[in-house]
Amino acid sequence: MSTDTKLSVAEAQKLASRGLRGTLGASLTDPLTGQVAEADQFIIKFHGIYQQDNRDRRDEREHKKLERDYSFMIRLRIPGGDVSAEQWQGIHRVAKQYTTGVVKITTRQTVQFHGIIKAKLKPTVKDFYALGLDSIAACGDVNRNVMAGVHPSLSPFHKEVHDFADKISTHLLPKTQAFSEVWLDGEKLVGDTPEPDPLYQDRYLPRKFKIAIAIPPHNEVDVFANDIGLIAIQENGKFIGFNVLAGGGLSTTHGNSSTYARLGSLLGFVPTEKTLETVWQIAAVQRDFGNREERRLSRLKYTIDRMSVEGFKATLEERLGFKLAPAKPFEFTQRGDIYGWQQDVNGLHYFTAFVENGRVIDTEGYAIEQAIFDMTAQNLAGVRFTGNQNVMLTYITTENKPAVQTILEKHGIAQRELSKIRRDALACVALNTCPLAMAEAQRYLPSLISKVEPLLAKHGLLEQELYIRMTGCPNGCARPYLAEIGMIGKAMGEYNLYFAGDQSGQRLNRLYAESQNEAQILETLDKLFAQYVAERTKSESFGDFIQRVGTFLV
Ligand code: SRM
Ligand code: SF4
Repeated sequence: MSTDTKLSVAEAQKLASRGLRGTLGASLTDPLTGQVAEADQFIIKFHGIYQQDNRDRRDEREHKKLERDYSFMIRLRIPGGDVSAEQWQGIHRVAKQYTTGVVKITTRQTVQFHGIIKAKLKPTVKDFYALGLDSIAACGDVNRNVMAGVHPSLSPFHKEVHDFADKISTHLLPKTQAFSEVWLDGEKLVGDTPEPDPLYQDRYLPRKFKIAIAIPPHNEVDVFANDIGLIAIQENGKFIGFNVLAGGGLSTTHGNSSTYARLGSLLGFVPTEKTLETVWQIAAVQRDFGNREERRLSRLKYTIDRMSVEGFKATLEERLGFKLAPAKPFEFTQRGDIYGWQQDVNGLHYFTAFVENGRVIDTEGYAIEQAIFDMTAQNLAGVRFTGNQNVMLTYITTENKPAVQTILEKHGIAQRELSKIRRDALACVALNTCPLAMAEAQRYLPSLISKVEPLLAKHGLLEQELYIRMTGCPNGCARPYLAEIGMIGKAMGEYNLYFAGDQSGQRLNRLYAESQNEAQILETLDKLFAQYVAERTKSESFGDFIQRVGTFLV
């Protein structure tokens, strides 16, 4: 167990927060500034809210001796990524009223909204809450939004497994009523002792905590990248439980070799009825053994490596009072979303549509925002967000399918053709809102892909399945460490190039070249595509090929 002698500042802030209340009440009503008090900037994250400023305007504001252009980002908690038609209509309305107006689908299957000024935070949260949506624990040192595989056609028990995302999320929610008190004018805490919380107690977890459920053969959630990964297992056509992975996580810090990306370790199998207890206890072991002194080294991956996988598992089993069964066989074959129409076992229809970098905006010939609006206005479909930042229109009856198809055609969605590389690409938000960005990502990747596509065409590879991912810093929000081609921002216009992830998300890529500008990236890709075409073995993916022949820096 870590000693409490050199606790990080964040630990002190959690302990002093009176169950995540901090001084948010006073901060929100302070008219003299657009920000909240320093300690509240950390505590507010547990409410799903981040203080940010427009980085494009920093120099200008500083020059004019003005406070930074502060605003807030809200991230909703939507386990499994499902919202109803009515909720989407509400989301659309709230986004237009209080935010930049853009609904942004994240790589963890939820949505976030930028540009909310402090005075509008409370009305925004209230309006979302009235729609049955909240942002509790969407960020902070707690369990975050639980992901679940989205594709109903691939498994007869899809819904049963998908529903687990919500069960887990609810089971691991903090018990504090601070969210209600701060945002919804709920009853005020009397005294300083917050509501008892057996899991989070008064210090919460040492760091953020993430859970995803994958439904083989599809791994679009990147289950190995999570603190807890659950792989749904079927036997004789029945869903019986999960293989449990623990200790996945991707973030690194440039130049700090004590930080590293790690795939989750396979601990064993748990039956369905013991799953909630198991995830709770894994979080509790991390609570008690995680590093509370150095936040860079506090994720579960580091705790497990310190304790060893066997040591961690033994502690877990002792607390559970039972042993995990040996892991069951599973196979992943795919990660990219299945675009277009599919159907579930009950005959309901689903349509997956591309949303570039998760930004739901209309572009020339592709009015995705309008299409979703029209469909949900007529209650023809629900909406599901995918971990690939795309949108799925859900639960469409056979009777309503033609009307949906008409809307898809009218707005250019049905007929849109994309190269495979663009279709499966991911980029994180980065500039202009992310305070940690060292380089562009979502504002740049689309144009870079437009330059990579001709290279692929030149080498006859346009039909090639190829996972490319970019982030503005090494935190890895678009999971670039699991891409065949990963680009990680180092400075403006410069990226570290990583190659050789596999196609199913079970192998991390490796550092190939540092601080590469666009010309260097394109030159390297041109050379490697040529080599790939000349030397690949039959059906060898690009990532597997580079893994076999590449020369890496690390
Ligand atoms: Fe992330 C921090 C955006 C998925 C690892 N991430 C941030 C912040 C909040 C910056 C900050 O701390 O102030 C970014 C907000 C940018 C903005 O302006 O909106 C941010 N992360 C995102 C999103 C929106 C990227 C996207 O374009 O979709 C994703 C939101 C997910 C969600 O809905 O909850 C997002 N972040 C991820 C992932 C991918 C995943 O979880 O599958 C990772 C890597 C996996 C992992 O956690 O190991 C990830 N984000 C981080 C980290 C590094 C954590 C660590 O272990 O050190 C940070 C920095 C931090 O926590 O200190 C971070
Ligand atoms: Fe920001 Fe870095 Fe995450 Fe991109 S990877 S959103 S730049 S923290």
